[in-house]
Amino acid sequence: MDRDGHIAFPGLLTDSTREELTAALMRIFAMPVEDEDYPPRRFAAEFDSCLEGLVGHPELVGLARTVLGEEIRFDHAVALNRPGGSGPTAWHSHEYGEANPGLGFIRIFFYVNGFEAGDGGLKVVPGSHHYRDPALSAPTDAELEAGWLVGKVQPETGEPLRTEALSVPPGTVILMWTHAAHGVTPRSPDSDTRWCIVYAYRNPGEPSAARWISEEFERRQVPGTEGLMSLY
Ligand SMILES: O=C(O)CCC(=O)C(=O)O
Ligand SMILES: [Fe+2]
Repeated sequence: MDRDGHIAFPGLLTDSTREELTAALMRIFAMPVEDEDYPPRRFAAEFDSCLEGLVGHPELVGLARTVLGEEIRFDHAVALNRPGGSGPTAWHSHEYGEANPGLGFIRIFFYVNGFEAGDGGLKVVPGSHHYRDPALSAPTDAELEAGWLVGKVQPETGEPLRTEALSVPPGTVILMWTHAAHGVTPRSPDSDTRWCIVYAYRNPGEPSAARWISEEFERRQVPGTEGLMSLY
């Protein structure tokens, strides 16, 4: 995790968890957007009790604390379903605590049915998180390679940074530092929906632009979320 900026646990989820998550993500996907500022996909844990129950789940919170230390806050849970024919997501990273490297922010992706490289798959640049650059962006691999990547190296090995398209089996969980460069390849029109949700946690200390928690949810007192829900 610290060397590459991400770590994958292939097939970590049990079959029954995968089934429950798929059903929950299908429900989220089918919900109408009644309020543009409060869409079910971006506030996924607030719209479904199965997804809500994971925010404070001891195994998930324990995993987040293993990386971030004891003092953590929940930041958001977003459904990342990609039906066949979905377009790509450009290379990017996410902001948090740039002036304060002691503040960590991690994304925990549940790739419920996995993905093949190039088919709605996550792309990474191992080592890119060391730069903690929230302005990193590029529409294509070629533009990232000709731009942001030029002259950048993996600090521990001195190796030039390179893009990598991951391929993971169903039930894979991927942890990623939020400053790591990442993007997503298009989903083939012939493929089924890629079911995915991300849970994000961070050390408190600064405002967070991605903090998608309604005031009502902050007060809901979901078991296990004690102490996790406030901004600071
Ligand atoms: O959909 C994905 O696999 C990644 C989405 C993403 O960029 C994110 O949640 O930060
Ligand atoms: Fe992202």
